[in-house]
Amino acid sequence: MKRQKCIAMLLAGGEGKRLAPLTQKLAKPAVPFGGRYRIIDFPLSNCMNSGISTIGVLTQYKAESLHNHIADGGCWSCNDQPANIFLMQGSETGVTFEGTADAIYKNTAQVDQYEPEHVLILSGDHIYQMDYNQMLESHIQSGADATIAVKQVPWKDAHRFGIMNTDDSLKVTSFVEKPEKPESNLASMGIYLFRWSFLKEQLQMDAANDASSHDFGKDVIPAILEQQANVYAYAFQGYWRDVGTVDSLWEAHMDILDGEISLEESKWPMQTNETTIRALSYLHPLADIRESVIHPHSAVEGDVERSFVFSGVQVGRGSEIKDSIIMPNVKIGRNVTIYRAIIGEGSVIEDGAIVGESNGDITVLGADELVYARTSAFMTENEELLKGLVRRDAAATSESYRI
Ligand code: ADQ
Ligand code: ADP
Repeated sequence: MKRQKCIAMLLAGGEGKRLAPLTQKLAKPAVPFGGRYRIIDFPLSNCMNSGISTIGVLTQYKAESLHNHIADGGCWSCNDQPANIFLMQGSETGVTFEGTADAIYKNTAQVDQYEPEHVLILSGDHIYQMDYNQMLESHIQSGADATIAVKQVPWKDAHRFGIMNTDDSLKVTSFVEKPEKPESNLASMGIYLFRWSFLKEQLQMDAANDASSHDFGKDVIPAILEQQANVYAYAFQGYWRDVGTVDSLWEAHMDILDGEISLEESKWPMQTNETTIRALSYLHPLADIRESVIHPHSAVEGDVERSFVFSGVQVGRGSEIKDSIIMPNVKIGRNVTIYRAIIGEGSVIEDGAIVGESNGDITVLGADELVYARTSAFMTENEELLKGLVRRDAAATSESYRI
């Protein structure tokens, strides 16, 4: 194996309960995003654009959905060379990743093969475009054992994150995972850089500790701070969002329409796997499309406003879609109304159905849901999933474009 200065390990095995029912059949990092991508394409593309070409992807929950998307990694390239993306799966292979730190610990031998000086630990749940090299430079310059990427978050959200304090040199002085009463709003982005020799020691100690849940935020970071190790914060300035909930997933899409993050930057190209697209491509000349992202491999005859239409989607005549996200291969009949909704992959919305409301909560349908019109309300095959979500396997291809 070629020696690498820095390799990345991408944690992609969490259950993502708060995104249910979108994650009923999919791992959270495999959830479609932005008209053409899946969430995991963000950290993967960041690696490609930062020149980090070796990435271990650690999967567990609904691993197949990620394995289908990543396949042999052949769709990603770094500096015009094919990337080296390897998948390591927990659970089915008889090895369970107990927590995020345990997932890395159980892949120590894999990492060792590359003899890296530093290891970048990433999460598969975030929408952001970040040059990891800048973080690596800061990590090397400060001589840190560990560097944590940080971002100030709104105080009301601080309890959902690892929260820390630093001194003037950005050395971390305290860290609490998801505190009930946060004392700061400086949040860990769940992105860590470690000197590999240091991390290896720490993971060994953590593994031997029966009281540990083997999680970076809950166990490893607090433990290394207790040992007075050199832990520094790296302040990231750009757009970053943890899309762990239905609302945050919906809002991140609206942020794209509002120009807060661009997926079309030529200097920060996004990469994805688009090998399974279907040749469907039709936009009715009278369709009224406003402020939306429409995948070119879709067939749209109705009106679409401030929404995302992924590949393989059909929207029938007379239908109106507003403030919504229509995931791959959804079939929408005629005279359907969809407001403030996320429609999971492969769902079918029959003629005349009404989904969602123009105000209020976001309505979510899981994969392969059937919605049909009945009097004034809409019904689903499974009533319990009424306010849930939907999906089916599929993928995208070709360029999406904004109108
Ligand atoms: P959480 O958001 O709670 O907090 P966590 O559940 O630890 O994140 O998941 C992080 C990543 O690891 C996700 O991509 C998840 O899919 C993956 N993962 C979880 N369990 C796994 C397992 N057993 N095997 C493989 N992968 C697994 C973390 C930090 C906080 C920080 C937030 C930022 O703990 O301190 O503020 O991220 O979002
Ligand atoms: P995910 O896998 O998406 O991070 P989980 O449902 O596994 O989501 O939750 C991760 C942790 O975050 C759990 O400890 C859970 O109790 C907690 N949690 C869930 N929802 C919230 C929320 N809205 N605010 C703060 N913490 C939450």
